[in-house]
Amino acid sequence: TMDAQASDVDAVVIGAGISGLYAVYKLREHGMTVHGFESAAGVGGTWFHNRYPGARCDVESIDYSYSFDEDLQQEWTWSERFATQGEILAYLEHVADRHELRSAFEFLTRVVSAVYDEAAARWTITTDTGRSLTARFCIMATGVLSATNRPDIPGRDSFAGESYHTAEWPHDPVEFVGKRVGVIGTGSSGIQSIPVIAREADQVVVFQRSPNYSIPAGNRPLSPEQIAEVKASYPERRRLARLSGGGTPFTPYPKGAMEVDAAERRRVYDEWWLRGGYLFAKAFPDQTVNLEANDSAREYVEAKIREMVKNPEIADQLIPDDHPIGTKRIVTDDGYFETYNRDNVTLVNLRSTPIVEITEEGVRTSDTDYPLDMLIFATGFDAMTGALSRIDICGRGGRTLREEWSAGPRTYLGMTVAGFPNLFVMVGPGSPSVLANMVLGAEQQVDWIAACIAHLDEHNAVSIEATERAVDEWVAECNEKAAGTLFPSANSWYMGANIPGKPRVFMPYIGGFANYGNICAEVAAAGYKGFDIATAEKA
Ligand code: NA7
Repeated sequence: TMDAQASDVDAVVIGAGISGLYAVYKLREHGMTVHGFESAAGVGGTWFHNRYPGARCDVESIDYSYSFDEDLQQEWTWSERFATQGEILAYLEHVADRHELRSAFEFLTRVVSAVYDEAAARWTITTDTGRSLTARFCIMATGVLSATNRPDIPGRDSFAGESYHTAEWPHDPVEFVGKRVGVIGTGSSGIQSIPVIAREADQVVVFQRSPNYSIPAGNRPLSPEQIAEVKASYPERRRLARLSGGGTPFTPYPKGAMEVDAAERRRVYDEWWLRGGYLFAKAFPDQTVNLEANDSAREYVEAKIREMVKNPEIADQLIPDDHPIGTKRIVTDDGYFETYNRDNVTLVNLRSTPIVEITEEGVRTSDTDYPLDMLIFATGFDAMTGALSRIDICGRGGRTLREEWSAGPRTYLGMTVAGFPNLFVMVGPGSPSVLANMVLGAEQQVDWIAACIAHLDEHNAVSIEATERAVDEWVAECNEKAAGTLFPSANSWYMGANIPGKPRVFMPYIGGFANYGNICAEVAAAGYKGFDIATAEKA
């Protein structure tokens, strides 16, 4: 059981989601004392909070799962290609029980500050429950789509009906029957929930600022034969995933989209369309690099949307015209576009009729009042940096992470920051993070961190810190990789563009999952190149 009185531990892990759970497992295995903090009442992170109707992962369940425990992956059986939030949460709870990970965590406890004491080479972590604890290492497993964004719309809090954010969804069932429901936002959360709500509610009014590309998931139950086949070849499936660009065992077509004739191009798009979801962005290797290739993919998907939506004027409004396809995460849906064929669903185009205010009764746009019983904010997150900037993180000499990152996040390998010794950020900016399979990404980083700590112990070292130069070079490398793609042209949350005032920087590392893993491994093999390691004598 957890020692609630512990005042000093080897490592603090902040967050009990996918990366935090594995960090606790791995560091304990390494013989360390580990104390976790989690603001929620239970484990699961993203999958604890995002309980909105229709919530699913867009990475296939057999890939979006831990690989570190062969018995676990043989024993656990996923029921569908794309797992529901509920099934993923049950899985993470199972993993937590199986490896007794809950005992490390103090739940319902939010970390408010983490301050480094250079002389003692220790972090002091303080919580909103008044607890304070010191630790040699601080692991930020705070999530990258976890700090919710409720836009500052005039009158936002004056609505008198039921009001929810998709990522702060209540645990008690929400009733839609007989209600007029407004949904603001058409990213993944809006697009996944709208069709489910529309089947029950009296009326659904969708307030769309930007249309998004979305591709049917092609979800289906997994047959016993498919399960058996996957389990028999799991290690090979994982090996291929680690060699890939996105942490799943798929490789794009061997040629560029414009190097093949129209018939072949169409055949390849058909194939990836049926595979379903965001993976479509990777049908051809040059699709998010070359505008002509991108246009061919865009035209293919536009035609599909026009087939699905009966009213051509509504179809027009649902087709994005402001970004190349794939430069915002393509949504993986189940019946989204067809929902607009229902007569209880209304699309409000905020480009032509913006929201003026939220009133007690509903939403007022520039030309209409929409009376509502329920208002749902599917308005997303302060992505990648939001959870960190909401904690006071103070490094050497009083440097604050907020200030260090005021012009955009600056890391070395996405995990470490100059001026912040012994602090590790999980799946953060400067890593493949949201561009790859988060579960394998978390495992790769935690394994790297554990090996790094072992190296420090072998060398009788007290601390490790990225050099300024290594950070400069990594930031330049990340920017260069992004500049070689079409991604920076989109007003996406990858770019910080959804949060007013946030610096416009492409935050993830887009050089590929396998390349990133290789770079991290090379840095370690070269004796942690780019880091200053302080030994006990020096400190
Ligand atoms: P997203 O993808 O950030 O979507 C948020 C949506 O909310 C998007 O359509 C926004 O329009 C809209 N939004 C945000 N602020 C406003 C205001 N002020 N007025 C109107 N509409 C607004 O978040 P999700 O939760 O759907 O998904 C996040 C990721 O989680 C997803 O990509 C998956 O990887 C998992 P905008 O596009 O900014 O015009």
